[in-house]
Amino acid sequence: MQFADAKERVESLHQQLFEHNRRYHVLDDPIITDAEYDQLMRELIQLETEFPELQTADSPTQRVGAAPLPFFEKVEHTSQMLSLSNAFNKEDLIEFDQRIKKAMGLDQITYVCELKIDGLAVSIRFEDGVYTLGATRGDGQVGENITQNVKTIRSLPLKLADPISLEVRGEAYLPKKEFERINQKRAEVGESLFANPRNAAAGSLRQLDPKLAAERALDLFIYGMDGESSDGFTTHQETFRAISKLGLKVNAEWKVANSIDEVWSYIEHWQLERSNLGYEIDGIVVKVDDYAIRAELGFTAKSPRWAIAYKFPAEEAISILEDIELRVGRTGVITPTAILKPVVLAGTTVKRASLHNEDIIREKGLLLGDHVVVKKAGDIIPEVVKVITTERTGEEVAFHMPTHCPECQSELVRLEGEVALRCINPACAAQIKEGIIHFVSRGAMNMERLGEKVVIQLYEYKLISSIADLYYLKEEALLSLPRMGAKSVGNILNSIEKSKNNSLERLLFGLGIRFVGSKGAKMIAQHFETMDAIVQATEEDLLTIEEVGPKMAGSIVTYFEKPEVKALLDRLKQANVNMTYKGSKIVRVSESEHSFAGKVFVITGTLESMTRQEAAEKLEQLGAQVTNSVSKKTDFLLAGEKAGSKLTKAQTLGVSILDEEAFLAEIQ
Ligand code: 0OX
Repeated sequence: MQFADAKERVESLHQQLFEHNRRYHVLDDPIITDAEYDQLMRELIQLETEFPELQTADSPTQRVGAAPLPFFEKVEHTSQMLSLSNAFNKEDLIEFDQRIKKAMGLDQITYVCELKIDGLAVSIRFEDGVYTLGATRGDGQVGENITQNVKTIRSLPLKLADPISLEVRGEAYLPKKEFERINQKRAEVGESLFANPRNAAAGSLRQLDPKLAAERALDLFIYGMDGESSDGFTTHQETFRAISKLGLKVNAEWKVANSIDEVWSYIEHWQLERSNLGYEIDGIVVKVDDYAIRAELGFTAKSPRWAIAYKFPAEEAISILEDIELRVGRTGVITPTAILKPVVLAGTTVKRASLHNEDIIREKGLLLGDHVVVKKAGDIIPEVVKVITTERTGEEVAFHMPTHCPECQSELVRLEGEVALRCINPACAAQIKEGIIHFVSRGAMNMERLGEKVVIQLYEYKLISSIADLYYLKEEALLSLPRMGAKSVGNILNSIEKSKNNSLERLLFGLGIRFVGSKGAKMIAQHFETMDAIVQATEEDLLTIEEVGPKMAGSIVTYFEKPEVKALLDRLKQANVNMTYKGSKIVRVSESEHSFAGKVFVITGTLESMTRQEAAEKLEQLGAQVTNSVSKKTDFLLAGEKAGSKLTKAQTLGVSILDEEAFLAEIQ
């Protein structure tokens, strides 16, 4: 292709990708499939490789390309990044309203109410329509330059619809689903968990390597323009509309209120509805709509007089830290858990809360016997917020992490760069038990009738001491265990037998190799196809797989070098455990033939011929994507018996519904 033609095509691809990105990430209303989007992106990458001079900083290919930074540079904000004063009840809001009316000599003020996103404030600059800077708030005057990390946020257009220069302010956040995904992934590979989405978002924005930031799908709502940029507008509503028009993502739930009573209705509505949102909010922001009024009211030292944040009452309760229990995980990590005097919090009784690691106990200054404030982070996970030091009696005692493993007494170590303490004794009983529990779990070998309790019982009665022993269990031995009837034994043996036919990735994940999560295992199994090929793979071979980084590759090679691992695999083979990949071969979704390829599915209700998990696997093999909740993006709902709210939602949204029979007919 000639340079001039390439240039024209690159410009057209920029425009198309910009628009499709906006439709998908900002409007939640895509008009092409992911595969078609990928195809356009591949074409652009190809042209930029051929004609490097056509690669510009605002190219859609440049979201994740940047090299790691040694540190974040400081940036001075064009105008101060303000914070908000708080209201905690309706009286505070009435006072806010009266102050404004009095100062202005008016008897009615128009407000705009917005959800207060619980994320991190960011400032974003565009020059001549091109994204040039992303910065944290810092102290309000000077923040840190996080341009590369903000650039990985897919809903941020790298180019605006108009070539104008402006600075906008917004909140970067991690959607709840993404928070759960990240924590699940961290748990799978034995890393400590994030306490809440906000912490996880902060961790991502402060990654010096933008590739790591890109692995966590942060998102962004823009809620305003910096002072100078908003010149020319007369109201906040107008600014909001202009921001949306430029292609930036504004939270759609904003609403005009003409009185504090209307503000209060909005607050009451969202207080009830907040748990149904895909992201966390911690309150409602109320802003004067009219810019002329704003200008008169001005600012206090830190915050504008024309806005206030109503903070939802925290779902908090006071409890007593009765003990700290230590659990030795499958990878040897010692996790402390707070044992609390039971308290009711947001409708459930809370008795335990993870303390994640020793540093958190120290940072919070926890003593055994302390009165503590407990809250539910992300409405789900209980968290110890702080100590109420005024309640101390002097009877409280310090907690010290042990120097030796609570299970096997071998000395604990802290690996370089890790906060967690670890037991590194491979023969540690706790690790072995946890390892077997992981092996049988749903995401790994999926031995449905073999729960955690049974595994512990089998281990304690010395019927098993490794995962391979499961395949050599005898019926008589199982029947001799207390509380074990013939029916349970039959079910257990069936589950074990069935697991022998699993595809390779389940076994590979089940082995519990450090840093190998379920997704990594799948990619590796798909690539190498047999266990023997994986055992023989070098680090370089493994690194050719996209999902595999140096840490994972190194860990896999070291694992398979161990003689005891060779012995383990031999015993599994002898028991006829399948060691080959049975899923789809590496076929790009767009090239695959099946009509389900590239389609988004949700599965609900009870299926007769298979479990939901099996149906999901089948669909994934065909190139479909299976998600949890029904939205406009869902192509099909596979509905079994007793389908509930998902079915209703799909009907409302006009999503195609397949019953089991129709589904089976399609996949034959
Ligand atoms: C939020 C949020 C934060 C206006 C002047 C100071 C803060 N977390 O969602 N801040 C603001 O507003 C500015 N709006 C929001 N929606």
